[in-house]
Amino acid sequence: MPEFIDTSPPGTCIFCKIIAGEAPAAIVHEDELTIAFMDLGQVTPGHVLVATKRHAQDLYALTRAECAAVMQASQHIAQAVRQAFTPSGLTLLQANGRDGGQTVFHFHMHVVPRHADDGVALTWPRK
Ligand code: DGP
Repeated sequence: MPEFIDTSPPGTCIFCKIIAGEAPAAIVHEDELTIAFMDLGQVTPGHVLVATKRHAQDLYALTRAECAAVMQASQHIAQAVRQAFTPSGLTLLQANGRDGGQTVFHFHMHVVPRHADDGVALTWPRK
């Protein structure tokens, strides 16, 4: 089971606090609808999360504009990560609901740089 499950109400979750500047994070990208910051857990070096600025719990709660913005930002981050970390592969992951492996209930996409034999077994939910 993941160690950390954040079920805080809207506006008080850890990602809302990062977006409000009330909690620290290494922010690498921001646009009107999304924000991207380094994942605290770093499955591999360069692991970034792309979150909606609005508190939307999961994929089902996104507007069409947010869906498009998240994918555009994820591609932008993927390109930056490819330059910075020269991975030989890249994994996008996005979890919805506790049974889907989600632990922070504020929509986010994982952008995970991959290398041959990086030893990462991306089972979801994570063990
Ligand atoms: P998921 O399990 O798919 O909901 O992903 C949640 C991710 O959020 C997980 O990889 C760890 C990350 N995370 C949790 N708390 C923090 C935090 O305070 N700061 C940052 N940067 N990442 C966090």
